[in-house]
Amino acid sequence: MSGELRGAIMGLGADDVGFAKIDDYQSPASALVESLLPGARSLIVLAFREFSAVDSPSPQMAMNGRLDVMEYARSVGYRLTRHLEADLHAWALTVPVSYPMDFSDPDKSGVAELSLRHAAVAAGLGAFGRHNLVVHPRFGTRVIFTAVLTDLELPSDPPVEANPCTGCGLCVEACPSGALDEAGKTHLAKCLGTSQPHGARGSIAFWSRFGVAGTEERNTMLRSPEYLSLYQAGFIGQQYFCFRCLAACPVGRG
Ligand code: B12
Repeated sequence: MSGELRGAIMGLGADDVGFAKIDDYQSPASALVESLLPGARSLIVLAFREFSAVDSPSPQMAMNGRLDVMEYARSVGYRLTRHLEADLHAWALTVPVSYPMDFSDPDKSGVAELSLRHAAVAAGLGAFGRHNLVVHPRFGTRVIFTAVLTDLELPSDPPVEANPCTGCGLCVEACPSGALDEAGKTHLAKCLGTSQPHGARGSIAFWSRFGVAGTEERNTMLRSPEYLSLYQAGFIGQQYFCFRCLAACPVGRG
């Protein structure tokens, strides 16, 4: 079954796929898989390559490339779910590439329902590198993941034989905010400051100033580049302005 399914998934357009039994998924911060899909037995993790957009000096063009990959990944996950439910009569649940996230618990800020990096590691698709991202043996760090939870029983793929991260430290040097200075931990606030300047924090700062501003100042604020960027990020859903730790990684670059 798993050989045939793997072939079908590659045919749907994933760049790589791995399977993990739920018991092999070990993510201390987001462990409660049963609460997402009662009866879930396995995770199907899909890998998608990032293109040269991540090297673009234009944050807009870089983000546009990411939106392409995210939409594509979402569509492959959806088509896989249709195949699992309609043809194999299994239960299936897609995992968000990034959002939606649950913000109701302040202690879980920045923690997804399911950690795709831990899922990818469990499914033999790579290992954690110095930048706390998963490095794929062939694609290096230029890869994003999505996953589908299912009640099908699929044996876990073997873990990668050796960690593809060479520990060169180029990702740490490339980080403009020092978010990777401490090994094994990404400093959330430092990373967010440069990677999503127009995210929730930027929005709160803007509206806090707006709340105490006079009428004339408010009019100016609503026509400022800052507001237009926040407005745009609002309908895009998120807007990354930094891909440097990912782009700096030399693994898989020939
Ligand atoms: C919230 C989030 C963020 C937050 C918080 C990151 C964080 N601390 O986890 C912010 C906004 C900062 C962020 C930044 C980025 N993100 Co992000 N993010 C997510 C998201 C939505 C949830 C992550 C989560 O739940 N984290 C909380 C838990 C899981 O973290 P944790 O258990 O505490 O583990 C942390 C450490 O303990 C350490 N760690 C844990 N175990 C181990 C084991 C070893 C051996 C080591 C060394 C480290 C280590 O790594 C983690 C990072 O701090 C995921 C999608 C998803 N659903 O997984 C994408 C995701 C992790 N992001 C991704 C990417 C690419 C990025 C960015 C490059 C931004 C961009 N332009 O795309 C940067 C990279 C920052 C970095 N070098 O860490 C990719 C990673 C792909 C990959 N190849 O690994 C993901 C998987 C999205 C996807 N669909 O592919 N992200």
